[in-house]
Order: sequence, then C-alpha cells, then structure tokens
Amino acid sequence: LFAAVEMAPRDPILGLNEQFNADPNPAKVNLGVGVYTDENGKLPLLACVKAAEAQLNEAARARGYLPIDGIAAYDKAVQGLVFGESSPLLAAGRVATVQALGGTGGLKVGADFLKKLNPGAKVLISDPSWENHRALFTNAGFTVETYPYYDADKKGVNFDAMLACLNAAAAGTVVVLHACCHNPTGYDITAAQWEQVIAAVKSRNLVAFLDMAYQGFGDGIAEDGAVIGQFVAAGIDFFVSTSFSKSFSLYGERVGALSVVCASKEETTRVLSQLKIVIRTNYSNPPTHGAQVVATVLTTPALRAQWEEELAGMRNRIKAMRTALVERLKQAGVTSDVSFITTQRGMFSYSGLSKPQMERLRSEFGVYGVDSGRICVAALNEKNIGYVTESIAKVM
Ligand code: PLP
Ligand code: TYF
Repeated sequence: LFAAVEMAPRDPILGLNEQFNADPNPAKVNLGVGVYTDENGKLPLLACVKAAEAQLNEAARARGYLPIDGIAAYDKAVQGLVFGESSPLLAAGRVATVQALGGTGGLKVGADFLKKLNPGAKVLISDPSWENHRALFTNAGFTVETYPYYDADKKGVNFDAMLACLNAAAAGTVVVLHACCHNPTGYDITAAQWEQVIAAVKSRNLVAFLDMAYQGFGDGIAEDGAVIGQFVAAGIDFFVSTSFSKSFSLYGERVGALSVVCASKEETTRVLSQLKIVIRTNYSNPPTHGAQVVATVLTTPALRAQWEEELAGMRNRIKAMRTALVERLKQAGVTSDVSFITTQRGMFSYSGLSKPQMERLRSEFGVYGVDSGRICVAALNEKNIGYVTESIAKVM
C-alpha cells in the first residue's frame, strides 16, 4: 500500500529543533524556532495562566463536548481584543468568531471556507513569509504566489513593489498580511502604508486575510491591533486569525481563533454556519482547556491586568535584547551598521547573515538560527548573548 510513498521534506524550522536537540555541544543556543524564553532561558508559565488554572481546577468541571465554534465567552473575549471592546462592529453583530487550534487552525478554517467560496482564487503571501503560509494554503487547494516585501539592500520593506503587486492582482485574490511583527523579517509597514494597502484591497476587490500571531509583541495590545481598526473603518469584509501561543505562552495547548468581518448580522449568521461545517468535518469541535484558561484570564479583571503586565514584560525584554545585540556586536568588533536590529519588531531579527554563515554558526559554534538569516531575539538572554554575539562576529 505504501511502497510508492515518498519521503516528505522536514519543516525547515521545526526540523532545526531536532538537530539542536541532537547536538552535544554544551555551549549550544537555539535561536531557530519562534518561542519566547525568559532571562533564564526557560519557557515561562505565566502567573496569570497558573492562577486561572488553579481556579479551573478548584471548580473541577466535567468535560463535555464544546459547541462547534468553541466557548462563547472565549470567542467574545477574542473579539474584544482584536476589534476593541467598544467596536460598533461587535455591537452590530458583524463578526463571526470561532475558536481554533492555534493561529494555524484559524488560518486553515479560513482557507477551507475561502476555497469553497471562491475555488479559482489565487493566494498571495509576502516574500518572504512564515513558510507554513504557503504549505497551508497550497494544501487547502490554492495556487500560492508571493508579493514583494523584504528589501535586503534597504533593510526594510519594498513598499512600492508590494503595493504595485497588489494593485495588479485579480479580483478575489486572497492576500495574506502579517498584522504586526512580520515573521520572518521583523519589518512592519506604517499606518499610512496600511491605508494604501487597504485602498488597493478595496479598489481591486481583494480578500484580506490578516494573520495576527504576535498581538502585544510590537508596541502593545491596542497599538498592534490598530491596523484592524483601519480595515474596519474602510468598510470592507476581511479575515483575521488570532494566536495565543506566544502571548500566553500556551504553545502546546493550541489556542487561537478565526474572525470573519461581514456586511450585516444576517450575513454573519450564514458565514458562521459555513465555518462550523468546516470545523465539524475536520475535528468536530475544539478542545476545552486552553480556551478556558484564556477566557478566564481575559474576563477576570485582576488576571487580565496581570496578563497585560506579563506580556509587556516579554515585549520589553525582547526590546532590551535588541539593543544589547547591537551593542554587543559592536563590542565584539563588528564594524558594519547593525542598527536595523532595533527597528525590527516582534520575536525575530532578519540578521542579513547568509546561508553559509548560518551553517557555520551551527556547525562551529552550536548557534542555531534559520538558513534565511532569521534569529529569534526572544531566545536571547544575559547569559547567552555574549557567546552569541562573539560567534556572529566571527562568521561576519
Ligand atoms: N502565523 C505566524 C506568522 C506565525 O509566526 C505562527 C507561529 O507559530 C503562526 C501563525 C501559528 O501560530 P500557532 O502556533 O498558534 O498555530
Ligand atoms: O516561525 C516560527 O518559528 C514559529 C513556530 O511549522 C513554528 O512560528 C514554526 C514552524 C511551524 C510551526 C510553528
């Protein structure tokens, strides 16, 4: 039966983890996968999560099936975060939100729904993008192409080329946009540039799919969500996927969501019914624990305040590591301008290092980053940054 089955390639990023784990080098540092670790190099269990779990344990609730679209209080809390608690859109019942298996699950439910809605549409992702964007939309049956994004010479976004590409796209094309903290480059576009993107989406009748996997890691929860308000103000229908993997440090619980902005309450009801079919035919209904934790934190004022503080702590620690990275590289003898590292946002830095340099970092120094030159700044700490910057200086 399986004689002709071909070996599939490893995920380029998750595959690195296996290589890292097998490396006997005691000095090794993992800057590959996008995971936040604290000042001691440990994956944190947030205090707000621990407190919510204690409450949930105390209540010792039975585990029935959840509704297909998940916990109602969770979906409502997601909407408040993404669109703002007082958004008139929510009051008008114009957003269909479903609980999903992480941000990836939100993207997949949206992709499957879009494929049924408009089977001939093309999907555009940024060049470069999170690799799973291409794989996920391809597996959902779409032809996936890219729009220009990163400009290596400028160390930033090639916005003119990006906009020109969107303005030339066929009606119905699905455009996947990183709402904030672009993965892998760390370069975001400005509010004024977003306005131009929105104008292109509107005039060309494109379908915007915003991937918000890092809300709160750029400038703050509301600040990072501001782009959603810009889309709403333009009066277009669009998709937003949400992930709490990073912002709650709940990677393995698979907590995320998909929100679809519709033209009316009645339309929202029909869209929601279709999203529920996608979910029912894939995994029937979502799991309870992670969403219960997130809903408890978001709806309990004291825990909510604690979460916002802990998230700010992660955000500020990453920013401090960016500044330290620039300083320490200079100290280690790097003379080229590396100040671009502090203009990048979120968990990653596109370092500009080449594939051979990244390979040397791994083989000679046990410093693991992605071949594209991406390093996870959120995995740096006072203990490993000296070794990392000296290693980088040696390969530069
Ligand atoms: N989208 C982007 C841009 C990501 O970087 C990630 C990272 O994991 C995801 C989506 C997926 O998030 P999750 O782990 O919640 O599925
Ligand atoms: O880009 C990253 O490192 C994270 C984690 O298939 C990740 O988004 C990487 C690859 C993957 C799933 C998650």
